[in-house]
Amino acid sequence: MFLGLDSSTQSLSAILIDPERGRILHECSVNFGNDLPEFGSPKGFLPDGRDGEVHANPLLWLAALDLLLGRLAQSVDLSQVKCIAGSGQQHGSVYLDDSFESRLKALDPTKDLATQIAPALTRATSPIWMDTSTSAECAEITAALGGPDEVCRRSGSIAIERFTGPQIRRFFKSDPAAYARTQHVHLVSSFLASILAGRAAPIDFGDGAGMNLMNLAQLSWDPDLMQATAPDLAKKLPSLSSATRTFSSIAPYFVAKYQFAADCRIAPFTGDNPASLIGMGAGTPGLVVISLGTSDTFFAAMPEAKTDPKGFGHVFGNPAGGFMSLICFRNGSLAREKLRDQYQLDWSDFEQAALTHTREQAGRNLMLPFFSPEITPRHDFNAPMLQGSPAFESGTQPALQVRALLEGQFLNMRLHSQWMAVNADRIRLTGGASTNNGIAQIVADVFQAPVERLAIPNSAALGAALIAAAAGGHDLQTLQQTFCLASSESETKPDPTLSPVYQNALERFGSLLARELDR
Ligand code: XUL
Repeated sequence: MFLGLDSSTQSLSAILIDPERGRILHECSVNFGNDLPEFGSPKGFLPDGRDGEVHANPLLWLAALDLLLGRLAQSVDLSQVKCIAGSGQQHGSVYLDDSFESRLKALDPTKDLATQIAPALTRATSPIWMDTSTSAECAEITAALGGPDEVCRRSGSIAIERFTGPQIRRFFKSDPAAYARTQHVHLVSSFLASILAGRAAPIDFGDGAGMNLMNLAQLSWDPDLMQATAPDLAKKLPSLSSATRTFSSIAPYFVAKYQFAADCRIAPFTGDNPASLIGMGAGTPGLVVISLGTSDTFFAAMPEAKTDPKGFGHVFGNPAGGFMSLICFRNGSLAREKLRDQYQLDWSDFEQAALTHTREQAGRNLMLPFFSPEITPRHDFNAPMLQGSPAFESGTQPALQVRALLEGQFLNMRLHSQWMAVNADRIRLTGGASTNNGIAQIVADVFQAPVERLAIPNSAALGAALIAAAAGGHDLQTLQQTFCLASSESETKPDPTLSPVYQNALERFGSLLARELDR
């Protein structure tokens, strides 16, 4: 058996696979808000940060790991697991002192992980991908490198607020003493891999590219980017590695506590999006994936590394080799949940609103679907903007709002993905909201492309399990062909008569957005 873990914004999930029989053996998940309410993070992060800060408690992720493995050990014989790989929400960082490695070596199975690791933290909370507080640091890094194009040429992205480099710089500036005490800066992914391995884990090329610190061409830390970020960083960053090469056996803590075999191997963990690329069977170019999670993302394996001239898109390492392009939208499921709660709806109301009156309502009313600051496009929004019929603008008909929200989210995605010049002639949809047939229909209609869904909506955890099997000697391409089949019944076809309707809506949406950004 091979185990894939995914530590996302709101939950930690596991998928166990048997690659020889092509079967998923077990799935389970811990929801941070519901299962660990004592951390005061109903959505996985700490609410009400200052100046755009969004942090999470890294001890929550450790408590979730103990809880999840305890549940798994009750249902399956974990001694059969040959290798574990995983993924984490991207960009989030964990800061640890020089006691981290000795604490990892001495983990006591009669105690929990959180209590034993807590004293090594030099920063009590971890900035995560939703954080928008580092504009000044982005500007400083950009100036030091001589402009945004140079940062992008080296790292695959311009300096981005949520990326780890600017976040490290903010920490160094605001608390230089704590920064100086920091011996290890880990990503969520490499932090969790370190815990499982009982020693410092490398960062993989997929997640490493989301830091504004890795040189894409050389797949190594870039000395100029490090210098522009904070002093002595070279000593504090882990090494870099491919995700499909194991680096350690599992720590004795997990053998004693959850009955893993002592020779179970650990692969470096990657980012949730690179793992999802694999879990969607999209590791080789040809398929576009839209993932609807806390963030919505649009990504594809790239035939050649190409950067976004406008700076919204990113290039990350692809765990299957080569690169992937990605665009991230902050107003994803949190925006959908906001509207759902505002009108006291449920997801079947979303389905209804999206599936009925298609021809009459499609593309008529426009919503800039941003309830909170957005990253694509980058702007401090605090409420959606409406333009359309009086009934729509008055906000009295929930179905009209839902339809315009979903159309707005996917028009914004279509508008900002044009730079990739990938053929979106077949889209694979994943993430929690992807099971909603109404949402799938709107994606198909807005992009005018057939939409496929796989049996497993949690593609990041599945991708991690496939990476674990690849690290254990199985062929990644064959694994994707076996596990990532889209059933033909799952295909949602676009309505071709709506092609001109959405072309026109796209232009109107683009103008409305440009006007709003200019104000
Ligand atoms: C990608 C991004 C998010 C996080 C959380 O750049 O910021 O998608 O990975 O899922």
